Amino acid sequence: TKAAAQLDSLILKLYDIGAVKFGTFKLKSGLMSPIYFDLRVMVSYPAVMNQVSSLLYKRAEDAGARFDCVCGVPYTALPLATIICSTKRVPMLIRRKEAKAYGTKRMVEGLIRPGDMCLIVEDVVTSGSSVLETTQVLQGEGLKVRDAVVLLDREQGGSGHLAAEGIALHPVISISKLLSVLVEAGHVDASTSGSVERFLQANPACRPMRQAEESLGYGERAALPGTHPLAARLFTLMEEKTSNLCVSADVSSADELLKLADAVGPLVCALKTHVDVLCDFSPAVSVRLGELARKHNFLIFEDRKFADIGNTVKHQYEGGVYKISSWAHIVNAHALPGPGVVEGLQVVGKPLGRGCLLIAQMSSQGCLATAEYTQAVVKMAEDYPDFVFGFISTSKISSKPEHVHMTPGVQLQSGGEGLGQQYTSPVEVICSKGSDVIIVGRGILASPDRLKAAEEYRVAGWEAYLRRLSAPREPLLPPSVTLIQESAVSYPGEQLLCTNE
Ligand code: S5P
Repeated sequence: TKAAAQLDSLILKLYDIGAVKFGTFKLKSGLMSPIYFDLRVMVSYPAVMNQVSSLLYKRAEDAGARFDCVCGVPYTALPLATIICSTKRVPMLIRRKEAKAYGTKRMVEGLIRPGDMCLIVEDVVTSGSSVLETTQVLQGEGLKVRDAVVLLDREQGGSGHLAAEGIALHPVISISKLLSVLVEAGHVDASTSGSVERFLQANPACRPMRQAEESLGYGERAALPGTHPLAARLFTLMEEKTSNLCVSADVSSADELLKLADAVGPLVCALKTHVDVLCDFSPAVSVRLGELARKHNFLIFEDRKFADIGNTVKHQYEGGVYKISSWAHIVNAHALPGPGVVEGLQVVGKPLGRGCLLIAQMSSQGCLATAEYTQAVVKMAEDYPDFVFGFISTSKISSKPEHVHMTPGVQLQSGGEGLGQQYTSPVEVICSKGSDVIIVGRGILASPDRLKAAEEYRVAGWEAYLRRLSAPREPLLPPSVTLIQESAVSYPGEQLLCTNE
């Protein structure tokens, strides 16, 4: 079709003018990237500027976006927004990067009518942080934002991050399209194209932080006044042991469980059990487990997933063969039955200083938890701060730094296992999804050397956490020095992974 041909020719043109480069590019993080985008050069090519602007506008139209005004993310997208607004006769807003030091300290120039819907225009999206920042500034002025059009999405998680903030991202060019057109034209060979895809996939961008949301460390979160005492204990020992690893001890004999606990104990912040999988449970097992937890300073998390009426879960928690409340610091529950499930558990657990995680999302394929369900679970947690201290979820879902997010379905290798489990990597879970604790079962248990594997996961989880902490909310330098080609120059303080944002 004509539109497809237009897109292909634009991609070739972008390559010709040097807006897309392949090679080895040193990122500020020290990482070597096989691809580099520099869309600022477009301003020297008026025909490209016009074509890009018209494709951006068309993309917004095709997506059904409704808007009263347009705002470009400074600086590269500013002239693009200008062309769109001029040719389509739409009012424009200009976001200032820095508030003026004199005169009216306005962050947004133009006529602001609170309640108006504003379309965001951007050149490249990596993590989504720049689109989000501009959105927040506009929202601060009373404007609404629902859609953003972008020329190129690097597909490193930005669109998911923005979706989580209620912004639909509409890219004109996908990486896969870009690569296929350039391979077809003979500008790039298949192996380069493959290595770009692998690089982008293996390096998800950090989730951008909300402006109000400090990127607090575990230790700082332990000290917040609203943090549940058990969560505070967990955060503190995580910091002490430099571990955000919870090993899922899914083994079938008591002996194997205790040996595993003793071996990996020093490396974990928590040990997760499925006590009903043991073929030889006795009260002595729970006593011994408690001793090991004290010896190695970890918490015991019985993954019981309570899901019944309050009265029943109360008995299941306290009584029966397992007497879970007597030895498990942490249990979890489905929110499905309604608040009664938490109330029933709380009657038993609260006086003992125990805590509960609510299951808000599951790692398994086809999980029925919808976005509304997950939101309702967050609300339920907020209603029971004396007992519920966090979530089992695939990503960070609560904006309260007091809440702990624990994520299962973690392996260094991605993929599944045939029974519905879906795996995500530690860096993606901690850095990109913003969760706090990785829960790893078979990634460690199936390894011939469990101790070595546990240490690998501990290091991977902790390094991802350090990377998340050091990712600045805004790039500290203007885009012109974001990427450095083949140079040894380093910019102190600059830690952002590959980004054009
Ligand atoms: O959504 C979930 C919730 C949990 S608690 N998905 C999960 O896989 N789990 C548990 O985490 C599951 O019961 C198992 O004990 C562990 C994952 O084990 P792995 O071997 O797949 O790492």
